[in-house]
Amino acid sequence: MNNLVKVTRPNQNDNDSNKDKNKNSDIAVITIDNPPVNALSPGVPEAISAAIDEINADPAVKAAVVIGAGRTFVAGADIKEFVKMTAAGARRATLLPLLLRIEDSAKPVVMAIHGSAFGGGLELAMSGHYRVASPTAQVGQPEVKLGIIPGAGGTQRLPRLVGLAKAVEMCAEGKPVSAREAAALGLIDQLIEGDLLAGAISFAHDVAGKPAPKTRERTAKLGTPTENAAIFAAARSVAAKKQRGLKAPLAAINAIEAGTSLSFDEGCQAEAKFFTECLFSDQSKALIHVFFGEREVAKIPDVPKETPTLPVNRVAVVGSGTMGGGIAMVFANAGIPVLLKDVDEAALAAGMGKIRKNYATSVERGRFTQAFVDERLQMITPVPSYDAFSSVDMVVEAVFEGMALKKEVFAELDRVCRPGAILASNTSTLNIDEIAAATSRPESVIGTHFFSPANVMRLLEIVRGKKTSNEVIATCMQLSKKLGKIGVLVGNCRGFVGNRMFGPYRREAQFLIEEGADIEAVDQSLVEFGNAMGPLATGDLAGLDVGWRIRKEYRHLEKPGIRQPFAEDRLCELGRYGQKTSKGWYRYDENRRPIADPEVIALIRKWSAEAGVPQRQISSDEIVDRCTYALVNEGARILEEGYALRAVDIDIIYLNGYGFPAYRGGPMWYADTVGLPKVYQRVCEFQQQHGELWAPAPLLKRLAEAGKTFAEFDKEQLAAA
Ligand code: 3H9
Repeated sequence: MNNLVKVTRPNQNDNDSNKDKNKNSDIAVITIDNPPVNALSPGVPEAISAAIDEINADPAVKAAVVIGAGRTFVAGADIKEFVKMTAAGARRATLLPLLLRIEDSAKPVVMAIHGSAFGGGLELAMSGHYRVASPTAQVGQPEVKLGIIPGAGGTQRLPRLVGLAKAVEMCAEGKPVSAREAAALGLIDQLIEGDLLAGAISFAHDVAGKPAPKTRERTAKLGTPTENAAIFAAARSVAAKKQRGLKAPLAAINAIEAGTSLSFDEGCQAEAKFFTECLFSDQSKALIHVFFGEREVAKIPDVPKETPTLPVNRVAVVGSGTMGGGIAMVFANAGIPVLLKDVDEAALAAGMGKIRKNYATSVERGRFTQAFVDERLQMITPVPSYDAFSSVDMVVEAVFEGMALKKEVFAELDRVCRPGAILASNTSTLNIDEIAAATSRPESVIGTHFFSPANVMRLLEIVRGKKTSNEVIATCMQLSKKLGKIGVLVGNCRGFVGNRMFGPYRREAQFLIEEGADIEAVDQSLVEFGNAMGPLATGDLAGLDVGWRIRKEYRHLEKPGIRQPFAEDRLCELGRYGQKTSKGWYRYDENRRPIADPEVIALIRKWSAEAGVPQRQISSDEIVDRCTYALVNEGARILEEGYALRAVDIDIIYLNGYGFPAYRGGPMWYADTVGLPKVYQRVCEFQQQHGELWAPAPLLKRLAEAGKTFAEFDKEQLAAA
């Protein structure tokens, strides 16, 4: 055995006169100690196996408890090992033999779960004869989120414990269940309030000497072929809708289905085949990149982990429009009281009305209970003045997007807020340093760019100004987690990272239409690529007038002689702002369903003819390449200019703020998988066809010529830091 797993006998050497001493000393405790999350890294399964042999060989031991040291039971297989395995192109030893050994143990094994038993952790737990858990624990098979399926018997043991329908849901959707729900399902035998280990030992004592039930021999919950067929059909249809394009959910369903007509061992073999196919797929590599990327973005080289943070116990939001109201809800949902300020009572009443409506929808959809919503509403106090602002730790300004107005608000905040309070702007494009200059404390000023709807979208771009202090950055990064957001630190350039890249992406979508592509064809091609929505439907949703106004403000910066798209501006001139006017790129019915509008395409064909834009047939591949490589090329510039810390930060922004498909890993990862030489070559072709707007980013050229990837660039940067 090694120091990753310990076997102890509580009270065995205890000299105190403990009346349970003899009772407890015949229970062995196997503690898995592989911080931070007790992943089943190499050495751990071997040591558990040796521990099982040891307790079986020891006549003084009657039963064993398996528990995790630290904050959790076992968070699953070690995901880093999967990266090594796929890079080496070889599969390593599986966990199956260990789990059979535990299940075949002559002495009962009780799994004691706190924190989480996820993936291989739950599979380990199911190989035990009994499971007990703290009420706050969670269990689940989240493998599909990594593009794989349970690979250590999970698709075969879970149905035997919870029934087929629930097992299919857990394996195909990957959502964890609470210990309480797991207990109701029969996955947990007993919930233990208080000291988990003591409770588990007592439970083990009760079952010691009795025949130990083996999960793999249970069949009572396996259902009939007719019942099961309906479950599989329903699950496949849910997966096609909710996890469009993902292969793992279907593989998980297939593995469970295979098990219904096979022996347990054959079922495990079928599972192993599906598992391996998934593990070596591009989807899994991309999703594992996303898993580590979401954690990587929290690491900021010049803002060390130890940086002190500031308290954020009470906040204010200025502006109760769509964004301001959504942001107020985000704070309230996290239990942080908010003052919501607007110009007058009428604006506040409208803002609070929208918030109430949003909460009511959440209750209708079963996302929140009415009691939760009532509590959250109590936390939002509408105020028509800045009078109470001296009491808050942080203000988020979410007024109309215009520099003059923002400066006015920040000058006022500087006057009314206490020294040290964080002054954040929700601007999506404007210069944070210019806003900060309106105050006497630029070190306290930062951008917190929420995405619409703020209470739903996970991304929070945190924009660092030249003078923003490390404490303010560290606080906002930490706060993002508390708010349930994924915070990504970006530099202060126009549009920051996300919107700066979105500009060329939507520009290309418009060019394609002006060159002869159909509106639906552009949207459909990008949806088939995996995006949540097409770029034109997205424009209609966000409001075409927003970009139109910004373009008008910045028109003086456009270089003369460079082609600019005209379609969207002309649509706005006709009052077609998108969904809000029921007309934009599409027409919208009363249920906001988009309908192709022949009037729009006729207008665009006419405008294109007037502008002398040659018309041609455009393939779906070209649509995807033009739009996606526009993202990549701009992303490469942003990276080289230092406005994003790493390529993976750009990926995480695009996945969480712009609906880019997670199974493609984000635009930069996707470019790596295509191969940068190929991407670069295509960008050069587009430059020849469409001019200077397509000039390749120097970093893209350099990496392509060196045969490198953005992921390698990230590693080199990290090594140099
Ligand atoms: C599997 O089990 C397949 C099986 O069927 C077997 C097949 C044979 N491996 O998230 P945190 C790291 S697939 C390696 O910040 P939290 C993480 O990167 C696996 N590393 O903490 C981070 O590192 P760093 C199925 C892992 O408290 C640190 O631990 N299991 C793993 O917010 C802390 O993580 C899953 O998918 C891992 N399995 O959340 C569970 N897990 O500090 C994945 C974490 O260097 N994990 N790390 O950035 C989670 O969901 C969360 O980490 C957990 C803790 C809820 C456990």
